[in-house]
Amino acid sequence: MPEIKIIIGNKRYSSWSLRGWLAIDHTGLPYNEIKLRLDTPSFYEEIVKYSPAKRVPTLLDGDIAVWDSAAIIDYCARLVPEKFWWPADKAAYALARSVFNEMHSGFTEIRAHMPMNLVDNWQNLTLSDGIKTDVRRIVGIWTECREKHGAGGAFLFGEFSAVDMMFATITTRLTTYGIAVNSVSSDYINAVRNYPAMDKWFTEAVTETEIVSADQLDEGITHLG
Ligand SMILES: N[C@@H](CCC(=O)N[C@@H](CS)C(=O)NCC(=O)O)C(=O)O
Repeated sequence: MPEIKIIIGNKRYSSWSLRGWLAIDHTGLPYNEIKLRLDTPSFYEEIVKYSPAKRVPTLLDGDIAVWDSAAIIDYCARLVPEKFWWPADKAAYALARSVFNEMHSGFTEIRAHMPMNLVDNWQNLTLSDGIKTDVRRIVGIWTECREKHGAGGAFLFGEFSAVDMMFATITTRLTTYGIAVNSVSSDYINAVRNYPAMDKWFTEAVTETEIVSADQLDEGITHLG
Protein backbone atom coordinates (compact mmCIF):
# COMPACT_ATOMS: atom_id res chain seq x y z
CA MET A 1 0.00 0.00 0.00
CA PRO A 2 1.46 3.44 -0.88
CA GLU A 3 2.42 5.61 2.02
CA ILE A 4 -0.12 8.34 2.83
CA LYS A 5 1.16 11.69 4.01
CA ILE A 6 -0.79 14.70 5.15
CA ILE A 7 0.94 18.06 4.97
CA ILE A 8 -0.45 20.43 7.58
CA GLY A 9 0.30 23.76 9.26
CA ASN A 10 0.61 24.55 12.97
CA LYS A 11 -2.04 22.63 14.91
CA ARG A 12 -2.71 25.66 17.10
CA TYR A 13 -3.74 27.83 14.16
CA SER A 14 -4.34 25.95 10.93
CA SER A 15 -8.08 25.51 10.62
CA TRP A 16 -8.00 24.17 7.06
CA SER A 17 -5.36 21.65 8.08
CA LEU A 18 -7.57 20.44 10.90
CA ARG A 19 -10.35 19.67 8.42
CA GLY A 20 -8.13 17.62 6.11
CA TRP A 21 -6.39 15.90 9.00
CA LEU A 22 -9.72 14.85 10.56
CA ALA A 23 -10.55 13.19 7.23
CA ILE A 24 -7.39 11.11 6.92
CA ASP A 25 -7.56 10.23 10.60
CA HIS A 26 -11.19 9.12 10.14
CA THR A 27 -10.18 6.60 7.47
CA GLY A 28 -8.28 4.55 10.06
CA LEU A 29 -5.52 4.05 7.46
CA PRO A 30 -1.90 4.52 8.51
CA TYR A 31 -0.53 7.93 7.58
CA ASN A 32 2.38 10.21 8.33
CA GLU A 33 2.15 13.88 9.12
CA ILE A 34 4.44 16.57 7.81
CA LYS A 35 3.95 19.79 9.74
CA LEU A 36 5.11 23.06 8.18
CA ARG A 37 5.29 26.24 10.20
CA LEU A 38 2.93 28.84 8.75
CA ASP A 39 4.29 32.28 7.90
CA THR A 40 7.94 31.22 7.87
CA PRO A 41 10.35 31.20 4.90
CA SER A 42 10.67 27.41 5.26
CA PHE A 43 6.89 27.01 4.75
CA TYR A 44 7.17 28.45 1.25
CA GLU A 45 10.36 26.50 0.48
CA GLU A 46 8.75 23.22 1.56
CA ILE A 47 5.13 23.51 0.42
CA VAL A 48 6.06 23.77 -3.27
CA LYS A 49 7.44 20.24 -3.03
CA TYR A 50 3.97 18.92 -2.20
CA SER A 51 1.24 21.22 -3.45
CA PRO A 52 0.79 23.20 -6.66
CA ALA A 53 -1.64 25.39 -4.72
CA LYS A 54 1.07 26.10 -2.12
CA ARG A 55 -1.42 25.67 0.71
CA VAL A 56 -2.03 23.25 3.54
CA PRO A 57 -3.62 20.80 3.89
CA THR A 58 -2.34 18.62 1.08
CA LEU A 59 -2.64 14.85 1.04
CA LEU A 60 -0.17 12.59 -0.74
CA ASP A 61 -1.26 9.04 -1.49
CA GLY A 62 1.83 7.60 -3.14
CA ASP A 63 2.32 9.83 -6.17
CA ILE A 64 -1.25 11.17 -6.05
CA ALA A 65 -1.59 14.66 -4.56
CA VAL A 66 -4.90 16.07 -3.32
CA TRP A 67 -5.16 19.61 -2.01
CA ASP A 68 -7.94 21.71 -0.54
CA SER A 69 -9.71 20.45 2.58
CA ALA A 70 -13.00 19.65 0.81
CA ALA A 71 -11.22 17.63 -1.88
CA ILE A 72 -9.24 15.76 0.78
CA ILE A 73 -12.43 14.89 2.67
CA ASP A 74 -14.03 13.58 -0.56
CA TYR A 75 -10.91 11.64 -1.49
CA CYS A 76 -10.66 10.04 1.96
CA ALA A 77 -14.35 9.08 1.77
CA ARG A 78 -13.55 7.32 -1.48
CA LEU A 79 -10.58 5.51 0.08
CA VAL A 80 -12.65 4.05 2.91
CA PRO A 81 -16.33 4.26 1.87
CA GLU A 82 -17.44 1.87 4.59
CA LYS A 83 -16.87 4.55 7.24
CA PHE A 84 -19.63 7.12 7.89
CA TRP A 85 -19.01 10.29 5.86
CA TRP A 86 -22.42 11.38 4.60
CA PRO A 87 -25.97 10.48 5.60
CA ALA A 88 -27.59 8.02 3.19
CA ASP A 89 -31.07 9.54 3.21
CA LYS A 90 -31.56 11.88 0.22
CA ALA A 91 -32.99 14.84 2.18
CA ALA A 92 -30.35 14.49 4.91
CA TYR A 93 -27.61 14.30 2.28
CA ALA A 94 -28.93 17.42 0.54
CA LEU A 95 -28.76 19.37 3.80
CA ALA A 96 -25.38 17.88 4.75
CA ARG A 97 -23.77 18.68 1.41
CA SER A 98 -25.26 22.17 1.30
CA VAL A 99 -24.07 23.23 4.76
CA PHE A 100 -20.68 21.60 4.16
CA ASN A 101 -20.23 23.74 1.07
CA GLU A 102 -21.72 26.81 2.77
CA MET A 103 -18.99 26.47 5.41
CA HIS A 104 -16.23 25.89 2.89
CA SER A 105 -17.04 29.00 0.90
CA GLY A 106 -18.75 31.27 3.44
CA PHE A 107 -18.72 32.76 6.92
CA THR A 108 -16.05 35.20 5.90
CA GLU A 109 -16.60 37.55 8.88
CA ILE A 110 -15.85 34.81 11.40
CA ARG A 111 -12.99 33.48 9.30
CA ALA A 112 -11.45 36.93 8.92
CA HIS A 113 -11.88 38.28 12.45
CA MET A 114 -11.94 35.21 14.71
CA PRO A 115 -8.95 33.12 13.62
CA MET A 116 -8.64 29.62 15.02
CA ASN A 117 -6.40 29.63 18.07
CA LEU A 118 -6.50 26.57 20.29
CA VAL A 119 -4.35 28.03 23.04
CA ASP A 120 -5.47 31.60 23.75
CA ASN A 121 -8.85 32.92 24.83
CA TRP A 122 -10.43 36.29 24.15
CA GLN A 123 -13.73 36.56 25.96
CA ASN A 124 -14.51 40.25 25.43
CA LEU A 125 -14.58 40.48 21.67
CA THR A 126 -16.85 43.22 20.34
CA LEU A 127 -18.98 41.43 17.78
CA SER A 128 -19.51 43.24 14.50
CA ASP A 129 -22.89 42.92 12.80
CA GLY A 130 -21.23 40.65 10.25
CA ILE A 131 -19.95 38.28 12.92
CA LYS A 132 -23.36 38.25 14.62
CA THR A 133 -25.00 37.34 11.30
CA ASP A 134 -22.51 34.50 10.75
CA VAL A 135 -22.98 33.18 14.30
CA ARG A 136 -26.78 33.26 13.97
CA ARG A 137 -26.62 31.31 10.73
CA ILE A 138 -24.21 28.73 12.19
CA VAL A 139 -26.39 28.21 15.23
CA GLY A 140 -29.36 27.86 12.86
CA ILE A 141 -27.53 25.22 10.80
CA TRP A 142 -26.40 23.22 13.80
CA THR A 143 -29.84 23.33 15.39
CA GLU A 144 -31.59 22.23 12.19
CA CYS A 145 -29.14 19.37 11.56
CA ARG A 146 -29.23 18.14 15.14
CA GLU A 147 -33.01 18.35 15.41
CA LYS A 148 -33.80 16.77 12.04
CA HIS A 149 -30.99 14.25 11.64
CA GLY A 150 -28.92 14.02 14.82
CA ALA A 151 -30.81 11.29 16.69
CA GLY A 152 -28.18 8.62 16.04
CA GLY A 153 -25.38 10.33 18.00
CA ALA A 154 -23.97 13.63 19.28
CA PHE A 155 -22.96 15.08 15.91
CA LEU A 156 -24.78 17.01 13.19
CA PHE A 157 -25.95 13.89 11.39
CA GLY A 158 -25.66 11.49 14.33
CA GLU A 159 -22.24 9.91 13.94
CA PHE A 160 -19.15 12.05 13.24
CA SER A 161 -19.25 12.89 9.52
CA ALA A 162 -17.71 15.03 6.77
CA VAL A 163 -19.91 17.92 7.92
CA ASP A 164 -18.44 17.84 11.42
CA MET A 165 -14.94 17.89 9.91
CA MET A 166 -15.87 21.07 8.07
CA PHE A 167 -17.39 22.81 11.13
CA ALA A 168 -14.89 21.59 13.75
CA THR A 169 -12.86 24.79 13.60
CA ILE A 170 -15.98 26.90 14.20
CA THR A 171 -16.77 24.96 17.37
CA THR A 172 -13.31 25.86 18.71
CA ARG A 173 -13.63 29.52 17.71
CA LEU A 174 -16.91 30.00 19.52
CA THR A 175 -15.12 28.73 22.63
CA THR A 176 -11.93 30.77 22.08
CA TYR A 177 -13.95 33.97 21.69
CA GLY A 178 -16.55 33.19 24.37
CA ILE A 179 -19.58 33.44 22.05
CA ALA A 180 -22.87 32.49 23.71
CA VAL A 181 -24.99 29.99 21.77
CA ASN A 182 -28.13 27.92 22.38
CA SER A 183 -27.99 24.65 24.31
CA VAL A 184 -28.14 22.46 21.19
CA SER A 185 -25.04 24.24 19.89
CA SER A 186 -23.13 24.18 23.17
CA ASP A 187 -23.80 20.43 23.50
CA TYR A 188 -22.53 20.02 19.95
CA ILE A 189 -19.41 22.10 20.69
CA ASN A 190 -18.68 19.84 23.68
CA ALA A 191 -19.23 16.70 21.63
CA VAL A 192 -16.71 17.85 19.01
CA ARG A 193 -14.19 18.91 21.67
CA ASN A 194 -14.44 15.47 23.30
CA TYR A 195 -14.24 13.51 20.06
CA PRO A 196 -11.05 11.39 20.31
CA ALA A 197 -9.50 12.69 17.07
CA MET A 198 -10.06 16.31 18.18
CA ASP A 199 -8.51 15.50 21.49
CA LYS A 200 -5.47 14.06 19.72
CA TRP A 201 -5.13 17.27 17.66
CA PHE A 202 -5.57 19.52 20.74
CA THR A 203 -3.01 17.59 22.77
CA GLU A 204 -0.32 18.52 20.29
CA ALA A 205 -1.67 22.01 19.52
CA VAL A 206 -1.24 23.15 23.11
CA THR A 207 2.43 22.14 23.09
CA GLU A 208 3.26 24.37 20.12
CA THR A 209 5.17 27.47 21.06
CA GLU A 210 5.44 29.20 17.68
CA ILE A 211 3.37 32.36 17.40
CA VAL A 212 1.77 33.25 14.08
CA SER A 213 1.02 36.92 14.59
CA ALA A 214 -1.44 37.02 11.68
CA ASP A 215 -3.62 34.60 13.67
CA GLN A 216 -3.42 36.34 17.04
CA LEU A 217 -6.42 38.53 17.78
CA ASP A 218 -5.96 42.03 16.52
CA GLU A 219 -8.37 44.53 14.99
CA GLY A 220 -6.58 44.29 11.68
CA ILE A 221 -6.89 40.54 11.15
CA THR A 222 -8.08 39.55 7.72
CA HIS A 223 -7.15 35.94 7.30
CA LEU A 224 -9.66 33.59 5.71
CA GLY A 225 -9.00 30.44 7.69
N1 LIG B 1 -9.51 26.45 0.49
C1 LIG B 1 -8.31 25.85 1.04
C2 LIG B 1 -7.63 26.87 1.93
C3 LIG B 1 -6.25 26.41 2.40
C4 LIG B 1 -5.49 27.53 3.11
O1 LIG B 1 -5.68 28.73 2.84
N2 LIG B 1 -4.59 27.12 4.03
C5 LIG B 1 -3.76 28.06 4.74
C6 LIG B 1 -3.44 27.58 6.16
S1 LIG B 1 -4.85 27.39 7.19
C7 LIG B 1 -2.41 28.18 4.05
O2 LIG B 1 -1.91 27.24 3.47
N3 LIG B 1 -1.79 29.36 4.14
C8 LIG B 1 -0.49 29.58 3.61
C9 LIG B 1 -0.42 30.77 2.73
O3 LIG B 1 -1.50 31.38 2.48
O4 LIG B 1 0.65 31.10 2.26
C10 LIG B 1 -8.70 24.55 1.76
O5 LIG B 1 -9.91 24.28 1.91
O6 LIG B 1 -7.82 23.74 2.11
